[in-house]
Amino acid sequence: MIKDELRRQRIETPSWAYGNSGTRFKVFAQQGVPRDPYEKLADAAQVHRHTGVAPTVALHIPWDKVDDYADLARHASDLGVAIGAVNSNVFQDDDYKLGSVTHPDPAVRKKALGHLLECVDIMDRTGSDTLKLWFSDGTNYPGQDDIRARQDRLAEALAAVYERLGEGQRFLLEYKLFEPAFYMTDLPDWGAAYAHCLKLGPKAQVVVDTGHHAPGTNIEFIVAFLLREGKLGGFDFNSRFYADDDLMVGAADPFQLFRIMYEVIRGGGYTAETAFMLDQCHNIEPKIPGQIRSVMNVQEATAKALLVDRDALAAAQREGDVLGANAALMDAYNTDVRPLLAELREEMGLDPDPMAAYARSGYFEKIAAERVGGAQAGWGA
Ligand code: LRH
Ligand code: MN
Repeated sequence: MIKDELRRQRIETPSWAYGNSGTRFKVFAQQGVPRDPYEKLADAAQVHRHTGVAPTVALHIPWDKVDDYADLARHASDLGVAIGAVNSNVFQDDDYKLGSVTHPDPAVRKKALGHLLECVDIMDRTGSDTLKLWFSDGTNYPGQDDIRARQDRLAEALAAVYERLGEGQRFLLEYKLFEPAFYMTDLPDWGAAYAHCLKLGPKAQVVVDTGHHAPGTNIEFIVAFLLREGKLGGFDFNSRFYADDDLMVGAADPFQLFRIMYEVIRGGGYTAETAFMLDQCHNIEPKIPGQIRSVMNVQEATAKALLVDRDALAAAQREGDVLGANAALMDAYNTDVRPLLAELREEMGLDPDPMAAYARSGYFEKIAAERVGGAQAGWGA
């Protein structure tokens, strides 16, 4: 039953989406923005309260550094959510100008590795089973550093983190074509991430950030391929018109999101083992409604993908009926699934319209009034 499939959907929201964010040109602060990870969790709990399918929150260290991570996990559970993936950050320290784990200086590499291992300690205390590793490491000019040597350094650090992972823990390796490096990125594409993960073992998988590819990349092919290899660990969902725009998932290209979710379902990846995480920045739009809308966009793409008549599609594919096969997918994509999802929400005891329910809740007015003073959370860049 499609509704049963949709009811068990799990989407993880990122703590940093609730803080201030922007571009190198400007970060526009917003009213009511959280000042600490506790308030970020409270905002994330609103997204789960109104959608019913966003029960976990990803942390980013040190943006979410606290004295007592076990207490933070307890706070999450009091709010009806849980701590999800722990994200490392070796891209904002002055020492990492020429790289972190790939830096020419062994002392800098040791410092970076130390942070990654500290993130696993935090996982032990929050009960998280997933570490997400993204490296901004790269160079800006040909010759700046030795591409091969940097791969050796990266592999050495990844092996040390892999060794440290405990029972039931894994790490997801995130690749990105460019930015902040503009000539060579040490983990630029899925192939490089896949190769490193393959060498390491089953606890190392690849995460697909939908904003990290060259324009025109067929992302659903990467998804199908990694699933077939058992190496798709999850997604950082967002959307873009140009580069790593980190816009709301499905906003720029809902058809691409549908095609991705179809390959997830077809490839047996619509399971709890696949981390469906949002990685977005609401630079100008209100943040909690932005997250609610994003969760709804993933629900709609998933519902459409679940509606694909697989038998008709397989038959048309078998018979080489190109238009028939394409029509099988397009019929599902062109189906308005909003009434189905509204009905499902009512059956889940939720308001059929999460955006309207949040607006009516008065939560924004409450946090705007309460959260005066203190430093608003952000990327601290
Ligand atoms: C890098 C990235 C990575 C994060 C950061 C917030 O572009 O996608 O996942 O750590 O954004
Ligand atoms: Mn990401």
